[in-house]
Amino acid sequence: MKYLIATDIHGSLKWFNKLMEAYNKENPDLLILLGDYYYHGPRNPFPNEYSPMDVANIIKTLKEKVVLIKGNCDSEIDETVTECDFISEYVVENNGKSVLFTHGHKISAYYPTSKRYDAVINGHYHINEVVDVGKTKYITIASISLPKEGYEGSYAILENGVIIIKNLNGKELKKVIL
Ligand SMILES: [Mn+2]
Repeated sequence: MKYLIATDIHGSLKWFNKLMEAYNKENPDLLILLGDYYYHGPRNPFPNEYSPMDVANIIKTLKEKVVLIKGNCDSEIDETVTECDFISEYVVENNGKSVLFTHGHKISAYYPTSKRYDAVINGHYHINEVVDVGKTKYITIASISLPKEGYEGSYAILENGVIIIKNLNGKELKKVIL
């Protein structure tokens, strides 16, 4: 299975369209979005081409090809307009390695889980970071629309037990072997 993981869209139609270009090129089996879909958040500026409903309408077309994780900015009305419930955690086995996907405000390198996973992949912090906590690799993916601390908007590919973080043009930024 090939997974494409991206996070923290925050209502930016411009950067979500750019992600969809990468999605069409990568052609993954499953897209996993790690939350913060529509609301820009009180601490953030309006992102480029802020248009939450247009983002929602595109996400709705993905149906069973997408898993939607709930972020700390995501409310009940966001689930209503998306016509599905967001989940807090999603776990996969890839090449014999267990990987937990979550937004990152409850579980991250700074709030590690007591459960044993080979990797935890989260968003929330809007930066790219890989931190080992015990035997678990905590991998944070930068926001596609509002990356912080000079990081580029990014997505990640998980395939054959390898995670590659790329910028939105598909350029490899970081490789993690599980
Ligand atoms: Mn966010």
